[in-house]
Amino acid sequence: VNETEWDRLKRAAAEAAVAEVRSGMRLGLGTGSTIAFALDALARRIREEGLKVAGIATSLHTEARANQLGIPLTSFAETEMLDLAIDGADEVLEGPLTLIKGLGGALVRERIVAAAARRFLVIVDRSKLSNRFGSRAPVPVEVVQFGHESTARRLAALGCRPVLRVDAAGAPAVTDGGNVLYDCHDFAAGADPATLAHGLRQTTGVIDSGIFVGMVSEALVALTPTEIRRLIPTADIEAKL
Ligand code: A5P
Repeated sequence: VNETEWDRLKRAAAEAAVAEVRSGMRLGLGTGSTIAFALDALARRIREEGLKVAGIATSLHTEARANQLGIPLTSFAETEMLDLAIDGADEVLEGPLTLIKGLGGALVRERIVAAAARRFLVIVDRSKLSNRFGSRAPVPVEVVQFGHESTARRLAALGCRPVLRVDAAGAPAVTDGGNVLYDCHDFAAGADPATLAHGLRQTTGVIDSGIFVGMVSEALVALTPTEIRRLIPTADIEAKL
């Protein structure tokens, strides 16, 4: 296997997170290429140590992968709270650890899972760290299919450039929830993420955005394959915008 340098970083962050899992835990299982390494590591611990866990997947993709790997799954019908949710992110704002999520298309389920977790641990390589909100990723917004062109005009009126996400065949990409996604680019520099998140959620036709404010417990950032930085949210939000 020819692992790229970025893969090595993702794997390192993923393995550090999975090392914190204890038998008996209910887990939130995120989505994306970093989480793929976490699922491998978790499956290995289940196999080798007999670790007993049950997970809730943030996407159909993760659900299928967990099933392949023999990671037991549960649901919110049976489980009220998760002990630990582990997920990736597309951008992590240094300081408050505000996230941009959803480039993998799973933001609504991801928020539901993170919100039900006592501890939300984010794992990223250093390329995701940002010191200016929106500088590493556009903001994904999940929108009801009906009238999405009309909703997009309202998104533009909030001061961004919404771009409909399309699949490889050029058709609108559809989420696990049956909705479409707009990636909102070019928000004004200095825009406050919490205000933006609120404005997006108030917009008719919008289900949710990928802005996660005040949700992260800790972030594990792989700087090198052997050097993981552990960040906790700090309050100096103003200074970091
Ligand atoms: C999924 O919709 C996203 O929120 C993912 O968490 C994000 O895209 C991280 O994916 P990678 O680990 O592949 O960068």
